Amino acid sequence: MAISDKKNSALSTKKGVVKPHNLFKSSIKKLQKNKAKDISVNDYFKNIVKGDVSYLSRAITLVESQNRNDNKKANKLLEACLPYTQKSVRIGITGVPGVGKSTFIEVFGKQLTKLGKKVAVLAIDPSSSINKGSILGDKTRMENLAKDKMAFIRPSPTGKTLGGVAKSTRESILLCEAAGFDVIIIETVGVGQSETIVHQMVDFFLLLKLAGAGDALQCIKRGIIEMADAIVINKADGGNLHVAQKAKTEFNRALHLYPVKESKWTPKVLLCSALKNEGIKAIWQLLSDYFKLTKNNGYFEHNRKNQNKYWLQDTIKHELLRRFESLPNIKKDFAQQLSDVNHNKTTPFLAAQKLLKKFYKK
Ligand SMILES: Nc1nc2c(ncn2[C@@H]2O[C@H](COP(=O)(O)OP(=O)(O)OP(=O)(O)O)[C@@H](O)[C@H]2O)c(=O)[nH]1
Ligand SMILES: [Mg+2]
Repeated sequence: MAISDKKNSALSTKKGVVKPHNLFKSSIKKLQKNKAKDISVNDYFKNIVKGDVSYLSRAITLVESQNRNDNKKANKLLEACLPYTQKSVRIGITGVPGVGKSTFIEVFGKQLTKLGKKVAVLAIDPSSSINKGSILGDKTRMENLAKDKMAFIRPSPTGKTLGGVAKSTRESILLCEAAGFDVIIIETVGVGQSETIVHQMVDFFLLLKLAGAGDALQCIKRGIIEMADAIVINKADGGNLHVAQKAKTEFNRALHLYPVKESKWTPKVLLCSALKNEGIKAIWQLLSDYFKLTKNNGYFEHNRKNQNKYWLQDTIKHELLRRFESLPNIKKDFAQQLSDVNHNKTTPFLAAQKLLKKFYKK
C-alpha cells in the first residue's frame, strides 16, 4: 500500500504514518519531487494501469479538484482508462455512526485480500462538506487493511457538495478499476441522500445494522430496506447475540413485505461480529451467490447500464437547472414565482410552466 499524499491518506493513523510498500517507494520519491501538475496524462495512465497506488492516489486528487486545468487533464485520463475499467465488483456499505463499518470493512477487506483480491475502499461522507471531517480520516479503524499491499483506502473528499462528491467517487471507481482493483467498497454513513447516491453506483448494497440500542426496525430510514441486497446485523456477540437473533427474524419478516426485486435476488439477513471476525466468510459467500445470479440472468450488466443513464441524466438535469436559474431574464421571475408559491398564490407546477414558457419564447 503506497500513498504519498499524507493529507488525503488514511495511512496517517494515530500510531503514525504507515510505511509504504517498497515496490512503490521510488515512484513516491519521484512524485514528491514532481508536483501533481507536472505529471503528464500519459504518466498517470501508464503508472495507474501498472497498479501503482501512489499515482492512483494523485489521480484521484486530480478528479476531485475544482481547477479547470485539472478537470481537463482528469477527463483525458479517464478516457484513456475506460478500456481498462468495468472488471470489478462494486459494493456499497452503509450504517449509522458506531455500527461498526470501519471494523467490518477491515476484516471483510482482509478476508478478500487473503483470497488474492485487490480491494479499494472509497467513502462518501456528506457531513465532511459541513464540518470538514472525514469518516475514513482520524477515526479509521482499518490499520491492518491500510498496511496491506493488496488494499487501497481513500478518505472521503472534503469541502464539496454531495453532487460533487458523487461525481468524483464515480470517477475514482473507474481509476481504481483501471489500477486492477477487483473489489471496490464504497462506504457511507447515510446522511441525507448519500445512501441513494451510493446505491446508484454499486452492484450490491449492504446495510449494516445493530440489534437493540434504539436501532430497531421502526427507526430505519424509509426506502433503505428496499435498496438493501443484504442486511447484516453486526455486534452479534457476547450478551448481544440473543437480541441480534431476534432482530434477524424481525428483519426477515420485514423483507418479505417487499415485492420481488428486478434482480430476482431475495435479500438476506445475516449476523456477524466484526470485532471477533465471526460470520464474515458467510457474507462474502452471499455476495458471490448474488454476483453469480445477476451475472447469469443479465441483471448485473443491465443495472450498470441503468446507472450510466441515471448519472448522464442527473448531470444534465443539474447543469441545465443551474444555467436556467442564472439566466438574466429568468432570475428575477424565478424569485417572483418562488415567492408566489410560498405565499400560496400559485403552485410549483404552474410556476415552473410559466418560467419554461418564458424561456422557450426567447
Ligand atoms: N462488540 C462488538 N463491538 C464492535 C463490533 N464491531 C465494531 N465494534 C465496536 O464499535 C465501535 C464503533 O466501531 P466502528 O467500526 O468505528 O464504527 P463505524 O460505523 O465505522 O463508526 P463511524 O466511523 O463513526 O461512522 C468500536 O468501539 C468498535 O470496536 C462487533 O462486532 N462487536
Ligand atoms: Mg468508521
